[in-house]
Amino acid sequence: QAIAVLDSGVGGLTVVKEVMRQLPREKILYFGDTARTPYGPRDAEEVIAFTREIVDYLVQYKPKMIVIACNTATAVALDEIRHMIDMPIIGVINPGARAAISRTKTGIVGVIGTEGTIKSGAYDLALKRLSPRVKVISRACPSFVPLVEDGNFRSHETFRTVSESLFALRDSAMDCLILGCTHYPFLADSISEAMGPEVILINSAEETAREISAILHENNSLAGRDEVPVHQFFCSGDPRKFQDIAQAWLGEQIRINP
Ligand code: DGN
Repeated sequence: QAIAVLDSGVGGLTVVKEVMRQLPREKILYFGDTARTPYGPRDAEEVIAFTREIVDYLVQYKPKMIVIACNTATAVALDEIRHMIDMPIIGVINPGARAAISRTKTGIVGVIGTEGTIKSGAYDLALKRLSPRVKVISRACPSFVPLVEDGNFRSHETFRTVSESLFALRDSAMDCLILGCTHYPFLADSISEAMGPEVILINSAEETAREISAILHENNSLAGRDEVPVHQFFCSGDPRKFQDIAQAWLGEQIRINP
């Protein structure tokens, strides 16, 4: 049985990489909705419908749990879908919020994400639930996801776009910046350079993988010690493009299912 992971495109691979690192025996089943990316500018109903569709598809493979590795979909669809299915399902927002609260010293936390995620207010809620006095500074960065989906991680143009988008966040007293979109770790070098060395970037993948591990442990469903997983990847758009980005990011050959 696999851990099913989904995203609007290649962003969820940042979570996959961390799951592979922390839980190397676990088999992963991944779905990237690259034909319909980005989800960020879409309205909530549409994101909910797409997410339900992908979850229904993945459930046919009888995974042991589902991970919505997309902040935009977590923000609007997780609660609804949780009630529809009969297996553990988690998103990426609570893990990211937890990681930020545990690291901030100034109590001022930045959040960047898609328009959908920022508009939902889901991070404000999750952060304030953990620490009511935290100050949250949020900003939507709609230009980032298309750069990542195009495999454009390190060009001069990427750095310029990233630093222009983050300019307004410089000089705030934040000491942690949540990468509130699973695509953003691909741009971490540029984001870090734009924000300066005093700002810690919070990538929710690490904490999400820890939560997955805790759930599997609790359910006694961790993979056996001798298992050598064969992961499966699906995408709704151009498989070649997906495969190139995935292999570069994961550092291994992957098989794309038709
Ligand atoms: N990776 C998705 C997220 O974390 O919000 C976003 C992608 C998008 O489609 N804009």
